[in-house]
Amino acid sequence: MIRLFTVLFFMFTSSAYAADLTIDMLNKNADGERMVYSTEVAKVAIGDTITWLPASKGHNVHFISAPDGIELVKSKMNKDFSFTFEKEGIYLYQCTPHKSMGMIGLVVVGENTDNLDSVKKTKVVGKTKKKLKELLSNI
Ligand SMILES: [Cu+2]
Repeated sequence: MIRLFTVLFFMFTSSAYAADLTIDMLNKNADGERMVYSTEVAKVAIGDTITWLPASKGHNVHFISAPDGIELVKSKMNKDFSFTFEKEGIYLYQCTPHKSMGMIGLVVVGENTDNLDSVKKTKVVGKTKKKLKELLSNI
């Protein structure tokens, strides 16, 4: 019985908060969508690290909106990139070559969404405008 509770506990906690997540940068995902990150809305806890992997070539990660005081970092093309989230809030990033094709992702750290308006107002281009609205409706 104790084992069952242990299993249930870990199942529950891993779905709520996945510590140390990896996200693939893809030319095409299983659903046939092109130029996408394998996880588009990631929910993590403070202190968790996400590593983006260059599963396909020609992609990177560029933060374009983040909670106050967080540097908007830009990773190198075709390289692994890890970031540890030390501050609660919403982070928006895009892929530099595919920023008009909807290649963006959101990371929600903790329960704090105070910077939602600022994320909504972030300037994005092309197909990404619609994609950003879709993703924001999922947080
Ligand atoms: Cu890309």
